[in-house]
Amino acid sequence: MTEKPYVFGAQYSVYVKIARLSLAEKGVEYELVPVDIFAEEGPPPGYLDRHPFGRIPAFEHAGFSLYETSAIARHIDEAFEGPKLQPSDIRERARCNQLISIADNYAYPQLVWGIYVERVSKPRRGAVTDEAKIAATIPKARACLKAISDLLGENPWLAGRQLTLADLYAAPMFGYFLMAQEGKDMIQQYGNLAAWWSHIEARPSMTETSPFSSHTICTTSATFAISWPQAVYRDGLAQHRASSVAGCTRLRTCSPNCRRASSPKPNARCRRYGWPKPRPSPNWRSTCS
Ligand SMILES: N[C@@H](CCC(=O)N[C@@H](CS)C(=O)NCC(=O)O)C(=O)O
Repeated sequence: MTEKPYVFGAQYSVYVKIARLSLAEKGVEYELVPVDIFAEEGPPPGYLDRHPFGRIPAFEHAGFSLYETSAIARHIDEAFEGPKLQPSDIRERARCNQLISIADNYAYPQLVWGIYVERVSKPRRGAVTDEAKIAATIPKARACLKAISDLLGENPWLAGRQLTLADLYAAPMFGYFLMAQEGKDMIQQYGNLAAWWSHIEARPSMTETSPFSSHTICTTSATFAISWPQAVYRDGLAQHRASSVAGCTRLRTCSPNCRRASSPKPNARCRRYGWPKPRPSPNWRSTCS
């Protein structure tokens, strides 16, 4: 297969990162198409045709479109050459699927929303941390870590002897969780998980897909080289500037952590999440260079 696949989404997103990690681990070149699901006017025209639930990521390859990360990641594994990301052993594959489900249903809401968003993201944007929510989340987060640690056992990777989609699912969630002191403290109680994290964190795929890294971005009209200087990156991701060879444009993206700096008022989703009124970012410039 020579045609490059496209991933639609934003670099800050846990789920977009899972899709990108899958491609990176397979050694597949792809293009990341920026999609601002939190734009005031809603997702970009046509995006709901790609993803009727308006979430990211969406995926396309050689005319085949897909959404839902678990389907995307498994398809990437099966459609492209490269190391297998799902175990061939039936029991190990069942473990891998079990861990993906644990990540989706328990780790993401508890580790990312219950701890990271409250402890790290909210204070950064001037919102008040809900300490009661953190206190209520701690035992649930601990249950997640214990379950994953028990399944990991003595293995180097979550589902056994090889790196699998289970690792690529859990890694972006742990990445955010471990930005919180609660996460750093909690993982120390699970030595095998801490060792796993040090292995997965060191993978080149993790660095390549970091929101701080550069990646070629494609839009329908032109290809843009986007860089993510640390100074522009705010709290997971607020916004970025894009320069194209053919001119310039501004691309905005926004996360649940975003200050909506370029937007006059919070959009519907910002209101839904109770985000504060946006403040202009000192890093935002109205012109491209
Ligand atoms: N079930 C979806 C979940 C994807 C998801 O929740 N993505 C987040 C970003 S990490 C999103 O699009 N959030 C937008 C919203 O909540 O409206 C999948 O597996 O792809």
